[in-house]
Amino acid sequence: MPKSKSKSKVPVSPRPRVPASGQASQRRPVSPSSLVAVLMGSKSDWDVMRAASQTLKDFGVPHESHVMSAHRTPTDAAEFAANADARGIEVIIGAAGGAAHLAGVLAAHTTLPVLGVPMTSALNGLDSLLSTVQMPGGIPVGTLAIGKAGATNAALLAIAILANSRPELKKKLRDFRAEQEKKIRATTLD
Ligand code: AIR
Repeated sequence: MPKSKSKSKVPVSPRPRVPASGQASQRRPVSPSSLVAVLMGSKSDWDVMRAASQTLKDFGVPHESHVMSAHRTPTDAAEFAANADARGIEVIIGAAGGAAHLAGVLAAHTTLPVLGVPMTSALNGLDSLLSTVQMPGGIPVGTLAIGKAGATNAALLAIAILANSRPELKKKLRDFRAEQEKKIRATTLD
């Protein structure tokens, strides 16, 4: 992780923002300046998805996290995705387990990049992985690994996408990689 000096906030998008409309956004508190939305199908996913939120925080990326379900609150998921671009959100992370359709449904309602994180499940996450990754051609979901590694990597990939137009964020990513490399090289075994 980057050191504390890396925690300065990333400038928000220069794109014009319009207030979000629709019930989903009215029901949940939304940040006016989030660049990334971390969405998950259930609060039971939060233990794992905390890793995505923490990684974004470590890089100083404004973000928001919400529970919404492709099956239990389908209109919320659709409305959130449909309004996200106008709100200035640039990447959406969608995590779910089992019949994990959240990322796919979000992707169906926006052209923003959507990253899917399969949660562990009764079938060890294999069902979640396949439900997330096997999208029909035309509606992409960039699918990460099952569980915590996927949560962390979804955040890092979101940061890499944002970093294409934000040199200060690219520097933080490079510093992070260099630090990681240093740690691995310093590993000793007894
Ligand atoms: N889920 C919620 N709505 C649709 C799906 N697929 C997923 C959640 C969670 C799992 O169902 O993402 O991983 C179990 O949810 P719960 O609320 O029963 O713990």
